[in-house]
Amino acid sequence: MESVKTLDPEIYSLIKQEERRQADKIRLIASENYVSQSILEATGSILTNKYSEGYAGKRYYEGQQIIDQVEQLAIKRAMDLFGAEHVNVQPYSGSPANIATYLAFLNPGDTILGMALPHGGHLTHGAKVSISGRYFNAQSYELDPATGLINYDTIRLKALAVRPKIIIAGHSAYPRILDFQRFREIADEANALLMVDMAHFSGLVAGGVHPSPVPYADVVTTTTHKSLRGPRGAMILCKAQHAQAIDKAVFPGVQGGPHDNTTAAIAVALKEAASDSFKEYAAQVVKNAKVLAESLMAKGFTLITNGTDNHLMLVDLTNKKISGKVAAKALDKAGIVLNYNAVPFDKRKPFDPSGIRIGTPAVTSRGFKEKEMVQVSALIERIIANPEDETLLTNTAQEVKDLCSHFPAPGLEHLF
Ligand code: DSN
Repeated sequence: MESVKTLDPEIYSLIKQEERRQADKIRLIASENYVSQSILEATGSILTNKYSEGYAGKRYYEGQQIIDQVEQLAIKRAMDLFGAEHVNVQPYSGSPANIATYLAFLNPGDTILGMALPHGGHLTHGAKVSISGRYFNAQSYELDPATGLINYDTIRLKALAVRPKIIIAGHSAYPRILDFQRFREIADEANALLMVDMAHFSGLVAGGVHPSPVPYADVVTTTTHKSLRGPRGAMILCKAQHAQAIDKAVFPGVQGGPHDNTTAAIAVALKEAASDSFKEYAAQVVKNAKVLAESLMAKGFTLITNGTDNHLMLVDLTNKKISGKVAAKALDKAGIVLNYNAVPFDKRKPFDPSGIRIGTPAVTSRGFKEKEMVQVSALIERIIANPEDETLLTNTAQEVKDLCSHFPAPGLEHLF
Protein backbone atom coordinates (compact mmCIF):
# COMPACT_ATOMS: atom_id res chain seq x y z
CA MET A 1 0.00 0.00 0.00
CA GLU A 2 2.93 2.30 -0.74
CA SER A 3 0.83 4.61 -2.90
CA VAL A 4 -1.88 5.26 -0.29
CA LYS A 5 0.85 5.64 2.30
CA THR A 6 2.44 8.46 0.30
CA LEU A 7 -0.72 10.16 -0.93
CA ASP A 8 -2.96 9.86 2.12
CA PRO A 9 -1.04 8.99 5.28
CA GLU A 10 -4.13 9.52 7.46
CA ILE A 11 -6.22 6.87 5.70
CA TYR A 12 -3.14 4.64 5.39
CA SER A 13 -2.61 4.83 9.12
CA LEU A 14 -6.27 4.03 9.84
CA ILE A 15 -6.21 1.01 7.52
CA LYS A 16 -3.04 -0.24 9.22
CA GLN A 17 -4.64 0.21 12.65
CA GLU A 18 -7.71 -1.74 11.53
CA GLU A 19 -5.46 -4.52 10.14
CA ARG A 20 -3.80 -4.74 13.54
CA ARG A 21 -7.20 -4.79 15.31
CA GLN A 22 -8.47 -7.60 13.10
CA ALA A 23 -5.25 -9.57 13.64
CA ASP A 24 -5.12 -9.17 17.41
CA LYS A 25 -8.76 -9.64 18.45
CA ILE A 26 -11.06 -12.62 18.76
CA ARG A 27 -13.78 -11.61 16.31
CA LEU A 28 -17.08 -13.26 17.17
CA ILE A 29 -19.53 -11.05 15.27
CA ALA A 30 -21.66 -13.71 13.58
CA SER A 31 -21.88 -11.84 10.27
CA GLU A 32 -18.16 -11.10 9.87
CA ASN A 33 -15.27 -13.07 8.44
CA TYR A 34 -11.73 -12.81 7.00
CA VAL A 35 -11.54 -12.96 3.19
CA SER A 36 -8.57 -14.46 1.39
CA GLN A 37 -5.77 -12.46 -0.19
CA SER A 38 -7.19 -13.46 -3.61
CA ILE A 39 -10.53 -11.88 -2.77
CA LEU A 40 -8.83 -8.74 -1.48
CA GLU A 41 -6.90 -8.49 -4.74
CA ALA A 42 -9.98 -8.92 -6.95
CA THR A 43 -11.89 -6.38 -4.83
CA GLY A 44 -9.06 -3.87 -5.20
CA SER A 45 -8.66 -4.40 -8.96
CA ILE A 46 -9.15 -1.96 -11.83
CA LEU A 47 -12.57 -3.46 -12.48
CA THR A 48 -13.69 -0.68 -10.14
CA ASN A 49 -13.18 1.71 -13.08
CA LYS A 50 -15.97 0.30 -15.26
CA TYR A 51 -19.65 1.13 -15.58
CA SER A 52 -21.83 -1.71 -16.85
CA GLU A 53 -25.51 -0.97 -16.27
CA GLY A 54 -27.60 -3.80 -17.67
CA TYR A 55 -26.75 -7.44 -18.09
CA ALA A 56 -24.31 -9.40 -20.25
CA GLY A 57 -25.05 -8.75 -23.92
CA LYS A 58 -27.57 -6.00 -23.01
CA ARG A 59 -25.57 -3.15 -21.50
CA TYR A 60 -26.11 0.57 -21.73
CA TYR A 61 -22.43 1.40 -22.23
CA GLU A 62 -19.83 -0.05 -24.58
CA GLY A 63 -16.54 -1.67 -23.63
CA GLN A 64 -18.10 -4.68 -21.89
CA GLN A 65 -16.01 -7.35 -23.61
CA ILE A 66 -14.33 -8.37 -20.35
CA ILE A 67 -16.97 -7.40 -17.79
CA ASP A 68 -19.60 -9.62 -19.43
CA GLN A 69 -17.27 -12.57 -18.99
CA VAL A 70 -16.59 -11.71 -15.36
CA GLU A 71 -20.29 -11.48 -14.53
CA GLN A 72 -21.21 -14.62 -16.47
CA LEU A 73 -18.48 -16.56 -14.68
CA ALA A 74 -19.77 -15.42 -11.29
CA ILE A 75 -23.34 -16.38 -12.27
CA LYS A 76 -22.29 -19.82 -13.55
CA ARG A 77 -20.30 -20.57 -10.42
CA ALA A 78 -23.24 -19.54 -8.20
CA MET A 79 -25.69 -21.64 -10.23
CA ASP A 80 -23.38 -24.66 -10.03
CA LEU A 81 -22.57 -24.27 -6.34
CA PHE A 82 -26.17 -23.81 -5.17
CA GLY A 83 -28.04 -25.65 -7.93
CA ALA A 84 -30.01 -22.51 -8.77
CA GLU A 85 -31.96 -21.99 -12.00
CA HIS A 86 -31.09 -18.28 -12.19
CA VAL A 87 -28.73 -15.98 -10.27
CA ASN A 88 -28.33 -12.22 -10.17
CA VAL A 89 -24.93 -11.22 -8.74
CA GLN A 90 -25.40 -7.45 -8.89
CA PRO A 91 -27.07 -6.47 -5.57
CA TYR A 92 -24.81 -4.16 -3.61
CA SER A 93 -25.59 -5.94 -0.37
CA GLY A 94 -28.25 -7.90 1.49
CA SER A 95 -30.72 -5.09 2.11
CA PRO A 96 -30.83 -3.99 -1.56
CA ALA A 97 -31.21 -7.67 -2.56
CA ASN A 98 -34.24 -8.02 -0.30
CA ILE A 99 -35.74 -4.72 -1.40
CA ALA A 100 -35.28 -5.72 -5.06
CA THR A 101 -37.12 -8.97 -4.36
CA TYR A 102 -40.06 -7.02 -2.93
CA LEU A 103 -40.03 -4.67 -5.90
CA ALA A 104 -40.15 -7.67 -8.24
CA PHE A 105 -43.40 -9.01 -6.80
CA LEU A 106 -45.16 -6.41 -4.65
CA ASN A 107 -47.02 -3.15 -4.90
CA PRO A 108 -46.94 -0.62 -2.05
CA GLY A 109 -49.29 -1.75 0.72
CA ASP A 110 -49.10 -5.45 -0.13
CA THR A 111 -48.68 -7.88 2.75
CA ILE A 112 -45.45 -9.65 3.66
CA LEU A 113 -44.87 -12.04 6.56
CA GLY A 114 -41.40 -12.35 8.12
CA MET A 115 -39.70 -13.12 11.40
CA ALA A 116 -39.96 -10.27 13.91
CA LEU A 117 -36.72 -8.32 14.35
CA PRO A 118 -36.44 -8.92 18.13
CA HIS A 119 -36.93 -12.64 17.47
CA GLY A 120 -34.03 -12.90 15.05
CA GLY A 121 -35.41 -11.52 11.78
CA HIS A 122 -33.63 -8.85 9.74
CA LEU A 123 -34.60 -5.19 9.42
CA THR A 124 -35.65 -5.80 5.82
CA HIS A 125 -38.03 -8.61 6.81
CA GLY A 126 -40.64 -5.99 7.70
CA ALA A 127 -39.31 -3.96 10.64
CA LYS A 128 -41.24 -0.69 10.96
CA VAL A 129 -38.07 1.44 10.77
CA SER A 130 -37.12 -0.15 7.43
CA ILE A 131 -38.57 0.57 3.99
CA SER A 132 -39.87 -3.01 4.15
CA GLY A 133 -42.12 -2.09 7.07
CA ARG A 134 -43.05 1.37 5.82
CA TYR A 135 -44.03 0.66 2.23
CA PHE A 136 -45.65 -2.72 2.78
CA ASN A 137 -48.17 -4.17 5.22
CA ALA A 138 -45.53 -6.03 7.21
CA GLN A 139 -46.81 -8.81 9.43
CA SER A 140 -44.48 -10.83 11.59
CA TYR A 141 -44.18 -14.18 13.31
CA GLU A 142 -42.48 -14.71 16.66
CA LEU A 143 -40.67 -17.56 18.34
CA ASP A 144 -42.40 -19.93 20.71
CA PRO A 145 -42.17 -18.38 24.21
CA ALA A 146 -41.63 -21.77 25.85
CA THR A 147 -38.91 -23.16 23.57
CA GLY A 148 -37.44 -20.16 21.75
CA LEU A 149 -37.97 -22.18 18.56
CA ILE A 150 -39.90 -21.36 15.41
CA ASN A 151 -43.44 -22.67 15.70
CA TYR A 152 -44.56 -23.66 12.21
CA ASP A 153 -48.19 -24.12 13.25
CA THR A 154 -48.29 -20.50 14.42
CA ILE A 155 -46.73 -19.29 11.15
CA ARG A 156 -49.27 -21.31 9.18
CA LEU A 157 -52.20 -19.85 11.08
CA LYS A 158 -50.82 -16.33 10.69
CA ALA A 159 -50.20 -16.85 6.97
CA LEU A 160 -53.74 -18.13 6.45
CA ALA A 161 -55.10 -15.17 8.41
CA VAL A 162 -53.13 -12.33 6.79
CA ARG A 163 -52.63 -13.88 3.32
CA PRO A 164 -49.18 -12.44 2.54
CA LYS A 165 -47.91 -12.21 -1.01
CA ILE A 166 -44.47 -13.20 0.25
CA ILE A 167 -43.47 -15.30 3.25
CA ILE A 168 -39.89 -14.66 4.35
CA ALA A 169 -37.84 -17.37 6.01
CA GLY A 170 -34.37 -16.58 7.26
CA HIS A 171 -32.76 -14.67 10.06
CA SER A 172 -29.84 -12.76 11.51
CA ALA A 173 -29.95 -14.27 14.96
CA TYR A 174 -31.57 -17.71 15.13
CA PRO A 175 -29.36 -20.62 16.18
CA ARG A 176 -31.31 -23.46 14.60
CA ILE A 177 -31.88 -24.95 11.15
CA LEU A 178 -35.08 -23.97 9.36
CA ASP A 179 -37.52 -26.50 7.93
CA PHE A 180 -37.69 -25.20 4.36
CA GLN A 181 -40.11 -27.88 3.24
CA ARG A 182 -42.54 -26.84 5.96
CA PHE A 183 -42.20 -23.20 4.90
CA ARG A 184 -42.92 -24.26 1.29
CA GLU A 185 -46.06 -26.12 2.36
CA ILE A 186 -47.27 -23.09 4.32
CA ALA A 187 -46.56 -20.77 1.38
CA ASP A 188 -48.43 -23.08 -0.99
CA GLU A 189 -51.43 -23.32 1.30
CA ALA A 190 -51.51 -19.53 1.71
CA ASN A 191 -50.91 -18.99 -1.99
CA ALA A 192 -47.77 -16.96 -1.20
CA LEU A 193 -44.31 -16.82 -2.69
CA LEU A 194 -41.53 -18.18 -0.48
CA MET A 195 -38.42 -16.05 -0.10
CA VAL A 196 -35.50 -17.34 1.96
CA ASP A 197 -32.84 -14.93 3.19
CA MET A 198 -29.86 -17.24 3.71
CA ALA A 199 -27.33 -14.43 4.23
CA HIS A 200 -26.12 -15.82 7.53
CA PHE A 201 -25.84 -19.48 6.61
CA SER A 202 -25.10 -19.51 2.86
CA GLY A 203 -21.52 -20.59 3.56
CA LEU A 204 -22.82 -23.54 5.54
CA VAL A 205 -25.14 -24.44 2.65
CA ALA A 206 -22.24 -24.17 0.18
CA GLY A 207 -20.11 -26.33 2.48
CA GLY A 208 -22.79 -28.99 2.70
CA VAL A 209 -23.41 -28.73 6.45
CA HIS A 210 -26.79 -27.01 6.30
CA PRO A 211 -29.86 -27.92 4.21
CA SER A 212 -30.29 -25.82 1.09
CA PRO A 213 -33.38 -23.65 0.69
CA VAL A 214 -32.85 -23.45 -3.09
CA PRO A 215 -35.07 -26.42 -4.08
CA TYR A 216 -37.95 -25.07 -1.96
CA ALA A 217 -37.93 -21.29 -2.35
CA ASP A 218 -39.12 -19.12 -5.22
CA VAL A 219 -36.33 -16.68 -4.35
CA VAL A 220 -33.25 -16.99 -2.15
CA THR A 221 -31.24 -13.92 -1.22
CA THR A 222 -27.81 -13.93 0.36
CA THR A 223 -25.00 -11.61 1.18
CA THR A 224 -21.62 -12.85 0.06
CA HIS A 225 -19.48 -11.71 2.98
CA LYS A 226 -20.73 -13.64 6.00
CA SER A 227 -20.22 -17.40 6.31
CA LEU A 228 -19.71 -17.53 2.51
CA ARG A 229 -16.47 -15.58 3.10
CA GLY A 230 -16.51 -13.39 0.01
CA PRO A 231 -16.45 -9.63 -0.58
CA ARG A 232 -19.23 -7.35 0.65
CA GLY A 233 -22.02 -7.93 -1.83
CA ALA A 234 -25.08 -10.06 -2.43
CA MET A 235 -26.84 -12.41 -4.82
CA ILE A 236 -30.41 -13.33 -5.63
CA LEU A 237 -31.04 -16.95 -6.63
CA CYS A 238 -34.44 -17.78 -8.09
CA LYS A 239 -36.51 -20.12 -10.17
CA ALA A 240 -36.23 -19.53 -13.93
CA GLN A 241 -39.82 -18.25 -14.08
CA HIS A 242 -38.86 -15.30 -11.84
CA ALA A 243 -35.57 -14.47 -13.60
CA GLN A 244 -36.86 -11.53 -15.61
CA ALA A 245 -38.77 -9.97 -12.71
CA ILE A 246 -35.75 -10.22 -10.42
CA ASP A 247 -33.29 -8.85 -12.97
CA LYS A 248 -35.54 -5.90 -13.79
CA ALA A 249 -36.05 -5.18 -10.10
CA VAL A 250 -32.29 -5.08 -9.37
CA PHE A 251 -31.56 -2.95 -12.42
CA PRO A 252 -33.11 -0.52 -13.22
CA GLY A 253 -35.52 -0.98 -10.30
CA VAL A 254 -33.27 -0.45 -7.30
CA GLN A 255 -29.71 0.02 -8.50
CA GLY A 256 -27.53 1.62 -11.13
CA GLY A 257 -24.27 0.11 -12.33
CA PRO A 258 -23.05 -3.04 -10.61
CA HIS A 259 -19.72 -2.98 -8.77
CA ASP A 260 -17.72 -5.07 -11.22
CA ASN A 261 -14.72 -5.41 -8.92
CA THR A 262 -17.06 -6.94 -6.33
CA THR A 263 -18.57 -9.23 -8.96
CA ALA A 264 -15.09 -10.55 -9.76
CA ALA A 265 -14.38 -11.07 -6.08
CA ILE A 266 -17.70 -12.89 -5.68
CA ALA A 267 -16.62 -15.20 -8.51
CA VAL A 268 -13.35 -15.90 -6.67
CA ALA A 269 -15.25 -16.53 -3.43
CA LEU A 270 -17.57 -18.97 -5.18
CA LYS A 271 -14.56 -20.85 -6.59
CA GLU A 272 -13.12 -21.05 -3.09
CA ALA A 273 -16.49 -22.14 -1.66
CA ALA A 274 -16.66 -25.05 -4.11
CA SER A 275 -13.38 -26.50 -2.79
CA ASP A 276 -12.91 -29.41 -0.40
CA SER A 277 -11.11 -27.15 2.05
CA PHE A 278 -14.20 -24.94 2.24
CA LYS A 279 -16.31 -28.01 3.10
CA GLU A 280 -13.90 -28.67 5.99
CA TYR A 281 -14.12 -25.02 6.98
CA ALA A 282 -17.93 -25.03 7.06
CA ALA A 283 -17.99 -28.23 9.13
CA GLN A 284 -15.50 -26.71 11.58
CA VAL A 285 -17.60 -23.53 11.90
CA VAL A 286 -20.52 -25.64 13.12
CA LYS A 287 -18.30 -27.84 15.38
CA ASN A 288 -16.78 -24.73 16.93
CA ALA A 289 -20.18 -23.19 17.56
CA LYS A 290 -21.42 -26.36 19.25
CA VAL A 291 -18.35 -26.59 21.50
CA LEU A 292 -18.54 -22.93 22.45
CA ALA A 293 -22.27 -23.24 23.16
CA GLU A 294 -21.78 -26.32 25.34
CA SER A 295 -18.85 -24.74 27.17
CA LEU A 296 -20.84 -21.59 27.91
CA MET A 297 -23.85 -23.57 29.12
CA ALA A 298 -21.57 -25.61 31.40
CA LYS A 299 -20.53 -22.27 32.93
CA GLY A 300 -24.13 -21.34 33.70
CA PHE A 301 -24.89 -19.22 30.65
CA THR A 302 -28.43 -19.33 29.27
CA LEU A 303 -28.51 -19.99 25.53
CA ILE A 304 -31.68 -19.37 23.58
CA THR A 305 -32.93 -22.82 22.45
CA ASN A 306 -30.21 -24.40 24.65
CA GLY A 307 -27.58 -24.52 21.95
CA THR A 308 -26.98 -24.18 18.26
CA ASP A 309 -27.12 -26.10 14.99
CA ASN A 310 -25.45 -23.43 12.90
CA HIS A 311 -22.68 -20.84 13.21
CA LEU A 312 -24.20 -18.64 15.92
CA MET A 313 -25.65 -18.59 19.40
CA LEU A 314 -27.69 -16.12 21.36
CA VAL A 315 -26.87 -15.73 25.04
CA ASP A 316 -29.44 -14.31 27.47
CA LEU A 317 -27.40 -12.63 30.22
CA THR A 318 -30.32 -11.94 32.56
CA ASN A 319 -29.15 -14.51 35.13
CA LYS A 320 -25.62 -13.02 35.03
CA LYS A 321 -27.01 -9.65 36.19
CA ILE A 322 -25.41 -7.73 33.33
CA SER A 323 -26.93 -6.17 30.21
CA GLY A 324 -25.85 -7.17 26.73
CA LYS A 325 -24.39 -3.75 26.05
CA VAL A 326 -22.28 -3.57 29.22
CA ALA A 327 -21.04 -7.10 28.52
CA ALA A 328 -20.23 -6.39 24.84
CA LYS A 329 -18.33 -3.20 25.70
CA ALA A 330 -16.29 -4.89 28.43
CA LEU A 331 -15.52 -7.84 26.15
CA ASP A 332 -14.41 -5.45 23.40
CA LYS A 333 -11.92 -3.84 25.78
CA ALA A 334 -10.67 -7.34 26.58
CA GLY A 335 -10.12 -8.12 22.89
CA ILE A 336 -13.26 -10.19 22.31
CA VAL A 337 -15.51 -8.52 19.74
CA LEU A 338 -19.19 -9.36 19.44
CA ASN A 339 -22.50 -7.52 19.45
CA TYR A 340 -25.23 -6.96 22.01
CA ASN A 341 -28.49 -8.38 20.81
CA ALA A 342 -32.13 -8.54 21.81
CA VAL A 343 -33.35 -11.94 22.95
CA PRO A 344 -36.88 -13.16 22.18
CA PHE A 345 -39.45 -11.46 24.44
CA ASP A 346 -36.70 -9.15 25.73
CA LYS A 347 -37.83 -6.94 28.61
CA ARG A 348 -34.99 -4.49 27.95
CA LYS A 349 -34.77 -1.91 25.17
CA PRO A 350 -33.12 -2.71 21.77
CA PHE A 351 -30.28 -0.25 22.40
CA ASP A 352 -29.41 -1.98 25.68
CA PRO A 353 -30.88 -5.46 25.40
CA SER A 354 -30.45 -8.59 27.52
CA GLY A 355 -28.31 -10.64 25.21
CA ILE A 356 -25.18 -11.04 23.15
CA ARG A 357 -24.83 -12.82 19.81
CA ILE A 358 -21.75 -14.95 19.18
CA GLY A 359 -20.64 -16.44 15.86
CA THR A 360 -17.77 -18.67 14.79
CA PRO A 361 -17.15 -17.99 11.04
CA ALA A 362 -14.26 -15.52 11.52
CA VAL A 363 -12.33 -17.34 14.24
CA THR A 364 -12.69 -20.60 12.29
CA SER A 365 -11.14 -18.92 9.24
CA ARG A 366 -8.03 -18.18 11.28
CA GLY A 367 -7.81 -21.77 12.48
CA PHE A 368 -9.46 -21.82 15.91
CA LYS A 369 -10.69 -25.30 16.73
CA GLU A 370 -12.46 -26.97 19.66
CA LYS A 371 -9.59 -26.35 22.11
CA GLU A 372 -9.58 -22.62 21.43
CA MET A 373 -13.37 -22.44 21.72
CA VAL A 374 -13.15 -23.78 25.27
CA GLN A 375 -10.52 -21.11 26.00
CA VAL A 376 -12.79 -18.45 24.50
CA SER A 377 -15.67 -19.53 26.74
CA ALA A 378 -13.44 -19.17 29.81
CA LEU A 379 -12.37 -15.68 28.72
CA ILE A 380 -15.99 -14.64 28.19
CA GLU A 381 -16.96 -15.99 31.62
CA ARG A 382 -14.09 -14.13 33.26
CA ILE A 383 -14.98 -10.77 31.73
CA ILE A 384 -18.71 -11.05 32.29
CA ALA A 385 -18.05 -11.75 35.98
CA ASN A 386 -15.78 -8.65 36.26
CA PRO A 387 -16.76 -6.14 33.56
CA GLU A 388 -15.45 -3.12 35.47
CA ASP A 389 -12.03 -4.48 36.41
CA GLU A 390 -9.90 -2.40 34.03
CA THR A 391 -6.69 -4.22 34.92
CA LEU A 392 -8.32 -7.55 34.13
CA LEU A 393 -9.64 -6.20 30.83
CA THR A 394 -6.20 -4.93 29.82
CA ASN A 395 -4.45 -8.14 30.87
CA THR A 396 -7.04 -10.25 29.05
CA ALA A 397 -6.59 -8.18 25.89
CA GLN A 398 -2.88 -9.06 26.01
CA GLU A 399 -3.71 -12.73 26.57
CA VAL A 400 -6.08 -12.61 23.57
CA LYS A 401 -3.35 -11.00 21.46
CA ASP A 402 -0.89 -13.74 22.44
CA LEU A 403 -3.42 -16.43 21.54
CA CYS A 404 -4.23 -14.75 18.20
CA SER A 405 -0.54 -14.49 17.31
CA HIS A 406 -0.53 -18.27 16.75
CA PHE A 407 -3.39 -18.10 14.25
CA PRO A 408 -2.58 -16.02 11.14
CA ALA A 409 -5.80 -14.61 9.77
CA PRO A 410 -6.43 -14.90 6.01
CA GLY A 411 -5.49 -11.70 4.20
CA LEU A 412 -3.39 -10.56 7.16
CA GLU A 413 -0.62 -13.15 6.97
CA HIS A 414 2.00 -10.38 6.59
CA LEU A 415 1.37 -9.36 10.20
CA PHE A 416 2.30 -12.75 11.65
N1 DSN B 1 -25.90 -6.73 9.98
C1 DSN B 1 -26.01 -8.13 9.68
C2 DSN B 1 -25.82 -8.97 10.88
O1 DSN B 1 -24.96 -8.62 11.67
O2 DSN B 1 -26.47 -9.97 11.05
C3 DSN B 1 -27.30 -8.44 9.04
O3 DSN B 1 -27.39 -7.69 7.89
